[in-house]
Amino acid sequence: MASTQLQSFEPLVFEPNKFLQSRLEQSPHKQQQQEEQELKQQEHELELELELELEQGQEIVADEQNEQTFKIEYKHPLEHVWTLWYLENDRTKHWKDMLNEITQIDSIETFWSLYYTIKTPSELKIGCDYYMFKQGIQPMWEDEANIKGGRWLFTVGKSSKEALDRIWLDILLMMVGESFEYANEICGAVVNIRAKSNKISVWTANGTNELAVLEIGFKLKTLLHLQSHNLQYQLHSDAMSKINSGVRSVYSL
Ligand code: MGP
Repeated sequence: MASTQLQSFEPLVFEPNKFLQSRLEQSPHKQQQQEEQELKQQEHELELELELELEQGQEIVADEQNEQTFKIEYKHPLEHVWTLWYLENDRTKHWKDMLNEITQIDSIETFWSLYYTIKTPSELKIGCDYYMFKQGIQPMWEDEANIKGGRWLFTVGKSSKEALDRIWLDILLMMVGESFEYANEICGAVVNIRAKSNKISVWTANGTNELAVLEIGFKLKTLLHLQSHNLQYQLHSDAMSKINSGVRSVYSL
């Protein structure tokens, strides 16, 4: 009996290195180290992702309770959404059919990304127009938001491309930044590129609201440094009924 038992025994060889390694791997200290390393790696990856997302204008917010991660778009919304329209002259078309809606602008970020993507007014061909109007208002006399209104109109000489682009940009910024005391009276602005002389106009909703019309006119004249320009306020109703003669001015600054 004793001899059978002895035959089934494997010779025991003690290998101190292997033994030590396996004990170390099982040890709570080693496991803790591994976990810490993994955690560090995860943190590092998260940091890299966060940096990348922030560069792209997003913020990652961790909700610790629900262990969820949300992405928040970092955009600065405008008070109103604006629509940019473009008109390219085409003698075969009616005026309304030449108007093209380009895009909506709802934040400072979309404003600047659009501004740097499209041509400036001075780069447009003769006969082209830009129109920037509050969302929902069509850039035409007939729209119900414009029909009782008018426009502050002035010309910008062909000699200064820089002045044309600067004034147009300043007007856009004044509009999206709600710089006018009577900002609710503002419908939009137009730049017409013409052979004789380029034209810029700011359209307001109510031509009989004298206080608002004048506040807007004075602000344009002073903030845009238009002392040497003559600003004329014309009613759309007069423009609509004009036959050959020019449109009369209701106010002049
Ligand atoms: P314009 O483009 O405003 O000025 O109007 P432009 O080219 O300098 O010409 P001028 O008339 O001021 O000397 C040109 C023409 O486009 C107008 O005569 C109209 O026939 C047409 N038009 C312009 N607008 C802004 C409108 C509008 O709001 N509604 C309609 N129905 N036609 C318009």
